[in-house]
Amino acid sequence: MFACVILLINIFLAVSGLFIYRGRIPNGDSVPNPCGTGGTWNGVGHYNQNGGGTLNPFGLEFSLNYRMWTIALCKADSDGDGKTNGEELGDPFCD
Ligand SMILES: [Ca+2]
Repeated sequence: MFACVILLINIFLAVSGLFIYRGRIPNGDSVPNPCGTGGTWNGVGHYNQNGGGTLNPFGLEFSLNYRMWTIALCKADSDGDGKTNGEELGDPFCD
């Protein structure tokens, strides 16, 4: 029983954290699926589309940046694809 309560608390924290962090980046609730298969990527910052688990390069930088959207993070190209994070998230001028 105790293990179930702990599991539910961890799930709640993971899900609530997901929504809190999505609100800290531009268009965080409507990031397109980068795989081109349609839909949105709810797990922004994670390899898992629905969040949780291993952080992707953007998630690592976001975490190291105290989970805040800054001009430096906006101008960075976390995944090395040639586009800044701002360009990818709809904030190309980092304003
Ligand atoms: Ca990029």
